[in-house]
Amino acid sequence: MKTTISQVGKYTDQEVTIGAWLANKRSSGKIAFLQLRDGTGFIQGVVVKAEVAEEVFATAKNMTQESSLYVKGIVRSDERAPSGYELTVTGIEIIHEAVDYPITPKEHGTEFLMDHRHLWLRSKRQHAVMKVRNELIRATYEFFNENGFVKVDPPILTGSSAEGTTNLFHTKYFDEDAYLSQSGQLYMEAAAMALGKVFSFGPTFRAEKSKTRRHLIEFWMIEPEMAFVDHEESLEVQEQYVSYMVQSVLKNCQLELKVLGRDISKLEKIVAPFPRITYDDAIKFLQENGHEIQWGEDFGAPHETAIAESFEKPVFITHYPAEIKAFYMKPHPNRADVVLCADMIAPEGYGEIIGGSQRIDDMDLLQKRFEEHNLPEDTYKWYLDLRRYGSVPHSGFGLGLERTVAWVCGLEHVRETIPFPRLLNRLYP
Ligand code: NSS
Repeated sequence: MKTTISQVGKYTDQEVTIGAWLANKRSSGKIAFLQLRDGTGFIQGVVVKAEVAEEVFATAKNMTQESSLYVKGIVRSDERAPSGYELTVTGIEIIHEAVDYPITPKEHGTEFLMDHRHLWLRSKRQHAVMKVRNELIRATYEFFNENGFVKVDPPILTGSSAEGTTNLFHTKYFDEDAYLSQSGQLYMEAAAMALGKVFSFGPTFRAEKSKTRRHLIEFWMIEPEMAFVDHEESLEVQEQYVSYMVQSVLKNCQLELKVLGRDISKLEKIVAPFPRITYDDAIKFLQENGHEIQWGEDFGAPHETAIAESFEKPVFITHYPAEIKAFYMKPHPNRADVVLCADMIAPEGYGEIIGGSQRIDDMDLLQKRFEEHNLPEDTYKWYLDLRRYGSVPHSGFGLGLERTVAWVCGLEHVRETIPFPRLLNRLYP
C-alpha cells in the first residue's frame, strides 16, 4: 500500500511504501537507523541486517543525506517515537542520489542557512514553522468565513500610498508612476461599502530601511474592514480572532510546537478579552519606569516590550496622538489630539502584531487631512466618493502574519517565518 508518513497510523503491522528523503542516518555493522521525511512528517526507519536481503542493508548503509527513495516497510506503533510510529524496513529503491548536500547535521551560521533557504526549508524546525504558518492561515479563513466576512482581493499595483510615502516601493506602470501596495485598506473600505464585512489576505511591500528582527520588506497581511462597526466593536473582533488562531494552533499543531520547544502554557492563556491601556497611560507607565519618552513620541521596540511585560495576554494600546498616525484615522469625539485607534502588542516581547482604527467618515475632515498630509486629492478622488455617497461609521485593522508566526512559534527573528524572506540585504534565493 502506498501512503504518506502522516497516514501510517492507519496501517499498523502492515507493509507500506512511502516516497521519502533521507534526512539523517546512523548505522553500525548490524543495524541502520534512517531518519526519513516525506513532507507530511518525519519517521524513523530501522534496517536490521539479519532480517533483510544483503543489498537492502548495503543500500541503507551507503545512502547519502537527502537522497530520495521509495522505502518499503512494516508500520510499528512505538510510544517512544515523536510521531508514535516506526518503520521496520523491508526494501529500499533509490530514486535519486544526492551528493554532498550542503546542510549537514552540524551547526551552520545564519547567513549560510539563509543562502540555502531553498534547502533549509527541508529541516525539521523549518518544516514545523511552515506548518504553524499554514494553520494560522487556515484558522484565519475559518474564523472570517464563520463570522460572515467576504474575502476580497485588493490590487497590488497602486497609484497611491495607503500608509505614508516614506517607504513606498516605486515602479513604472507603462508611462505612469506606480507603487507596490503597502496595505489594501483603502480598497477594503470601498469593498466594505459594497459587501458589509470583508477581509483581505495578501502580500504587502514596504521599502523600510530598518534592519530589525521584526521587519520584512515583503510581508503578508490580513486586513478586515467592517461597515457600521465602531472602534470598540472592532477591538472585540480583533481579540476574538487572535484567540481563535492561537487556540487552533494549540489544537492542531502539538507536534510542531514540541519540535520548536514552545512553552505551551504561555499560549494557553491567550483567550479573549485582552487588556486595554491608553497611549496616555502607557506614556505615564514608561516614564515612571525610567524610560526617556515624551507625550507625542511613537513607541520603539523596547517601549512595547516594557508595556507588554505587565501582561500575559496581548495588550491593546489605544488612542494615539493624531500626529503620529495615518491620515485616515477618526479623531476622538471629545479630544481632537488623539484618534480612535489601537495597536495590539503581543506578549513576551514579540511587538506589534495589529494596527487598526475607526476611519474618518466625514468628507470635509478627510479633505482637510489630504491638505495637511500633502496628498494629491485627484489620486484619492474615488476614496472621497465613499464619504460622498452614503458614508457610514466603519473600522478595520491589519494583522501581520509573519510577526504572528514569530510569536506563536517563539522565534527570535521574522526571517524564519516566511518561506523566502525579503530583507534589506537579501533578494536571494
Ligand atoms: O502599518 S500597520 O500598522 N497598519 C496598516 O497598514 C493599516 N492600513 C492596516 C489596516 O487597518 N487595514 O501594519 C499592520 C501590521 C503591523 O501591526 C505589523 O504586524 C505588520 O502589519 N507589519 C509588518 N510586518 C513585517 N514587516 C514589516 N515591515 C511590517 N510593517 C507592518
